[in-house]
Amino acid sequence: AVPWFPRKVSDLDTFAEKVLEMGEELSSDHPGAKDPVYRRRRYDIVQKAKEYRTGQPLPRIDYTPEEKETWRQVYTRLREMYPKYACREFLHVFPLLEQNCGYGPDSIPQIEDISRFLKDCTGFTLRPVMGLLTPRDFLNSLAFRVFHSTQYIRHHSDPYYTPEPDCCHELMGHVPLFADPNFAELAQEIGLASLGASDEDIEKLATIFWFTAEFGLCREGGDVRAFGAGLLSSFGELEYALTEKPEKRTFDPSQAAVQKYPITQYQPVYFVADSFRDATSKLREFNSMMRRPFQVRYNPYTQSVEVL
Ligand code: H2B
Ligand code: FE
Repeated sequence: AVPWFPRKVSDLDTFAEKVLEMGEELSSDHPGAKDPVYRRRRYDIVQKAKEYRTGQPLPRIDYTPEEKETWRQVYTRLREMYPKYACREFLHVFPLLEQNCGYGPDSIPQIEDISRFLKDCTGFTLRPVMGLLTPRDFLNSLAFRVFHSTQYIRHHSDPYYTPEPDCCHELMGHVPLFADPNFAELAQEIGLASLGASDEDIEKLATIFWFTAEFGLCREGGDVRAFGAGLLSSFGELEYALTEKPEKRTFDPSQAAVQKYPITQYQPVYFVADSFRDATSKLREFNSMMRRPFQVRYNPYTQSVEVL
């Protein structure tokens, strides 16, 4: 049987309560686990994500001075590294986010403002989320050009560490590239392939997502630059990834799909794409070899998926 999948954008509402981790409760090794003020704050922020439904304005969060201070530290440190390490497309968009969406060291941007901006650029929009979604749900939403974004921030005791996605990771790491048309197409291609896919194929697509959107590198002239959000939101790994230490292979979806990777250490292997367009065309070819008894087409006018 074909696993259920969303057919229209409002079907994504069914994911709101199905988070894997964290969500309303923090695990015991989370840096904020013993801080009742932090836990209460997280709880309040994720309630808004839990209650959000398609078509509503995205929740605005009135961030506290302590939260803004954490953001300032992360922002300042990463911002100064980007010119040397980030890919061209990222560097093109980042100043536009500063001009149009409230990006800067002194305040945490609001996802409603960012979502409007992205919609103008590529049709991507954001949705609030309580925490980690299943890989299937998370990838399925990309078929609709929807990206799930957390709104809480990491614990202030360690501004440079987070065991989970937080607004620094989403807004600094992921958001800029969703404004790039070619990257948007790559992301949606992974999403479309995930609709109704078998569990094995979901695992492969999630691994491809890992080696592109999270930890991808790309060639730029004779240079190698970062485009993955896991790198662009971690100053330590960003620097490390572009040294000689880790292994770098040319991006090939059939290899990347089955590559093992650690999740709590720096990556020993990275894949280097020639361009987003080249990665997308390789991915299309890879996807066409997956066994799925139907084809899908996204209809942007109705924001729905047609099954062929
Ligand atoms: N859920 C959320 N909320 N954000 C993510 O970045 C995320 C996710 N990534 N679920 C997914 C899993 C990713 O690691 C892949 C597809 O498994
Ligand atoms: Fe991520």
